[in-house]
Amino acid sequence: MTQATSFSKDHLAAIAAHFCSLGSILTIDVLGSGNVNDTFLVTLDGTEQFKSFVLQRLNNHVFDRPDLVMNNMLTLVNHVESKLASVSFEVRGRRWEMPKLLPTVGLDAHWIEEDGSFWRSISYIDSATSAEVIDDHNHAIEVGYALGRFHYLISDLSNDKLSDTLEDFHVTPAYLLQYDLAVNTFNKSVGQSFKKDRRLDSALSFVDTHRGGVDVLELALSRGELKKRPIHGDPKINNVMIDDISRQAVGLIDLDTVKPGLVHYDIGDCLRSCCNQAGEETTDLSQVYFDLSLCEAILEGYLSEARCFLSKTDFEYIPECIKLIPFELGLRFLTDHLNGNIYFKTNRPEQNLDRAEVQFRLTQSIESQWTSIVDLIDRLRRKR
Ligand code: GN1
Ligand code: MG
Repeated sequence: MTQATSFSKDHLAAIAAHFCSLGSILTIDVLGSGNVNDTFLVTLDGTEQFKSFVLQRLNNHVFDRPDLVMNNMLTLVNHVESKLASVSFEVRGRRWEMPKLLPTVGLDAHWIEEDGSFWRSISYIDSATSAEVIDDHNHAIEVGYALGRFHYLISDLSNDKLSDTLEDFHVTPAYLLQYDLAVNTFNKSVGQSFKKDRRLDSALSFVDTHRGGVDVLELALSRGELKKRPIHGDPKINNVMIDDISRQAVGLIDLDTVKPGLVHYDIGDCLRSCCNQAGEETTDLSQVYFDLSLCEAILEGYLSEARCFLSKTDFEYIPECIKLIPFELGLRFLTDHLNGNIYFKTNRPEQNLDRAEVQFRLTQSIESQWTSIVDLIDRLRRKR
């Protein structure tokens, strides 16, 4: 099982020391609740400008080319910084910050431990916090705004400047293939006995009734109706930084999955994360539903920045991505459950099955509101 790794304070302090020439370390605490990397906040007794930074161990089983992940991040941040610098703050009107890679004392952007683990550090966006659930209507608008601003800022970054660091990321038919392989292997290893597990049985049936249409976005891409462009890849609620005073969104963090893709992957991912107020980790399925009024507020915020680069066809596929991405994530969790929890971090054996059930319940809730979702997107498209 890929368990949340624990590190001794001394071990972490020794790694952090490679990145901080500017002060001595006061504290090192776990930061956030990522399912893949290990992330810590290091606080220093340094200057006002350098009070804290993010220390992270990149999971190099998932990201097997950390060098390319780092290059993508550098390319992206440079692009956005120069775009922001070309307009004055008055024109921009709002604070917007990008997380930046910090050099080691030896000036590399990373540190490799003796065991081969890959560490890097990133600037911490100060006086801002991310949340696990949407607080109110304004928060929803701000989360949508953040994704729209992010897409806008990278809308003129060309795809060939970014490497494909995670092949088939968000390509749902590819996840379905992996799932089928996992089911076969699982079947062989346990015989037919798992059929007796009612929860697993019903999750497997859910997948079987949803096979049709998993290629909807990829087909649109192959027909040229949709186009690849740089995306964030993981714009879930806790990756949106909100200014502590103004309550405005000031940045998106967690840039490892930035690479060419469809904006629909991001829209679907953001909505599945934010419109399920019970959260990804709940075990009370009765609390899981897709909140359409939050969806509307998030899309309003998103379109305030993104309308200018979305085509009519882009709009037409938005309902599809809202339905597809939660199903896809459920499929990914279920596959990992069958594979023995080798990808997502878990603290208990059934956690990935629980997570899959949440995403499937969310998918059902979206299906039951399908007509309203299609009407909403159509109304938002016409609104100028
Ligand atoms: C993973 O590691 P984290 O929590 O930032 C995953 C996302 C999922 C998310 C679900 C590289 O993100 O795709 O949506 O878990 N990241 C990767 O919480 O697979
Ligand atoms: Mg992530």
